[in-house]
Amino acid sequence: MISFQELNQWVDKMAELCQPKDIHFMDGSEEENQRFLDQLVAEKKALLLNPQKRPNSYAFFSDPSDVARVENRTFIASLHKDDAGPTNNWMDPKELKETMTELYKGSMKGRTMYVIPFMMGPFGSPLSKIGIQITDSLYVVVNMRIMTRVGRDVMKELERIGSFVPCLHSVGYPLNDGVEDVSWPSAPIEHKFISHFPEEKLIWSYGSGYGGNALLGKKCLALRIATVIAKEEMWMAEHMLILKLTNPEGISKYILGAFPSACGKTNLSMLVPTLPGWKVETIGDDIAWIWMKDDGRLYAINPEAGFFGVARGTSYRTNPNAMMAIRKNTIFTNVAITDDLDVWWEDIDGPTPDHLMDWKKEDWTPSKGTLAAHPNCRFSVSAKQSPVIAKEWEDPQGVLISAILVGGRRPSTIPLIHEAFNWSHGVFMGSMMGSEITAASISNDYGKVRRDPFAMLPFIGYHLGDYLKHWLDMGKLSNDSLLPKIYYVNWFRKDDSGSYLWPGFGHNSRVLKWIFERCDGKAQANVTPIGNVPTEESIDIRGLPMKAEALSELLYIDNKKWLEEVESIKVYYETIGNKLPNQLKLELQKLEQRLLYEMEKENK
Ligand code: GTP
Ligand code: SPV
Ligand code: MN
Repeated sequence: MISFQELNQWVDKMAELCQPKDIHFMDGSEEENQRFLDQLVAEKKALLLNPQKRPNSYAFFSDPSDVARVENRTFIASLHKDDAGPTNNWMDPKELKETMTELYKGSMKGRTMYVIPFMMGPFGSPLSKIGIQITDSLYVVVNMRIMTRVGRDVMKELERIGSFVPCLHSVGYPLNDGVEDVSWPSAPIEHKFISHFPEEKLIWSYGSGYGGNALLGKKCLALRIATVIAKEEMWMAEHMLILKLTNPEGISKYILGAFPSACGKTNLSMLVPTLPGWKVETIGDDIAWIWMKDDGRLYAINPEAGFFGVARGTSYRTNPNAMMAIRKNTIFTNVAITDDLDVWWEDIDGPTPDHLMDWKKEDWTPSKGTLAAHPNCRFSVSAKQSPVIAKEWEDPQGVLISAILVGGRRPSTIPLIHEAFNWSHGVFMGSMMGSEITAASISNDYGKVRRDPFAMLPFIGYHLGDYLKHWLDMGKLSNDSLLPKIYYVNWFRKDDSGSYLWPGFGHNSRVLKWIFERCDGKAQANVTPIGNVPTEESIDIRGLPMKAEALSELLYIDNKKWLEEVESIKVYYETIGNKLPNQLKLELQKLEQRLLYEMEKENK
């Protein structure tokens, strides 16, 4: 049991190190929040949007060097290098702490140090965890209030839960004598560190104010540190949406979906089905904590309280529920601003305005030829504002999971959907997932396909091989008839001219319907070497704006291409090293044999 004394001691120690001008313990109240927002506007760090168009909403513009997660500056500082595995940056924890302590020394000079008590997970849930974030960024404070549960009530839960994860954050821009503040303080890339100490369950972040680098409850706690705790305690922390799907008869099932960053979780979690009578409601759009109950089934909660969603591409056409959620009380980051002080981004509804202020706060006209909004521009909004938030979204006991989707952006090879034969085959599918790199992280390789197992590549707090073994071990706690069915989906397959074959968005409900019916043992499938693939008749395409040939192309399995995929997975598996579970190597062998057998049959 931690004591409040311990909490105070830690805060005092960090204040001694960072030397802020004062300390503010956040109470989470409305009045406090309004004071903070007013201050941000007065300091010209936030722009108050037109209250007639976007009530109580604010826009922030980051430094152009601080626009997304920085994976090459993200560290898993386990005691032993091997525990971080081949996919994480590792540093010796002692050395890393020494380096960062030097940076933190006086890093909050001239600034207030805010202490944010926050909780990941609903009140009263057996899985919920408390974090205490120290930060010198008010932008972080007002965002954490939307994205997590904060303040006084959380301090009460601390008594029940008994421990907290300390999260230290500084933007790394001290206001030493004579130094003027800037609208988005941050530190140069070589001073940025997003550090995790898995044995201590400790997070230290320095130098960035953006998204997952700075809102430490999200990727740092609810994923990287939570994966470590989850392995110890036999549960799972995953980069997954949670949706509730209801059929025309009023029967509901809950589905998880693991897609990499900027690959469609938010969109799928709140989609408007194009099939009459079907309904999708949201439990969560980014993170799921999953555990097995005594009945041998998996249940999930959403640890977050808001959506930090990709704004670009969001429109009434693609995601009307998100558009309705962000009509008020929303924080926007790196969007463009119209002349009447509303927000704008590429592919939002309506014609492109003749004039905007772009995300770099510069004049913009269409002839400029640049993007007016940053491709990783985001909205932060409370989940409660979604018109389709499910009534049970805060149920501390979670929701029963029927199916798990995995997927990503694959322009070729991977069909619209295929179903795993069993849990172990499903874990294999998750392990070999690949996707084109998006703007959600800073990279030189946008568009290149990289393997991103279960969409967790940047978010696993330990060795990837052990992580995959944990998936298999979770399955062993129960049996296949009780576990969720696993599906691989790909909304992003392209034709020869490079256009998407599948219209996506609301039309993804047609795939969800097939999954729903499969879970009831109904919809038809062909057994193929890669898994069960829908028969063309079993996908409901009534009213689908697509040529009939496109569906066969979307469901087509090119055995030769798949054998190339097998070779590529072999190379990839080599990089995981000897912690890769044998069971997955066996799944790969079996896939290869099935493909070879099928090709032989075809040749006869
Ligand atoms: P993170 O918040 O980064 O984890 O992303 P996410 O997985 O929630 O992605 P999101 O739903 O925000 O989608 C990102 C981008 O993918 C947006 O620009 C969407 O317009 C686009 N997108 C989402 N669903 C589809 C789809 O079904 N088809 C196509 N073509 N694009 C989609
Ligand atoms: C992601 O990149 O997967 C996100 C955005 O959800 S961030 O919180 O910045 O990590
Ligand atoms: Mn995400």
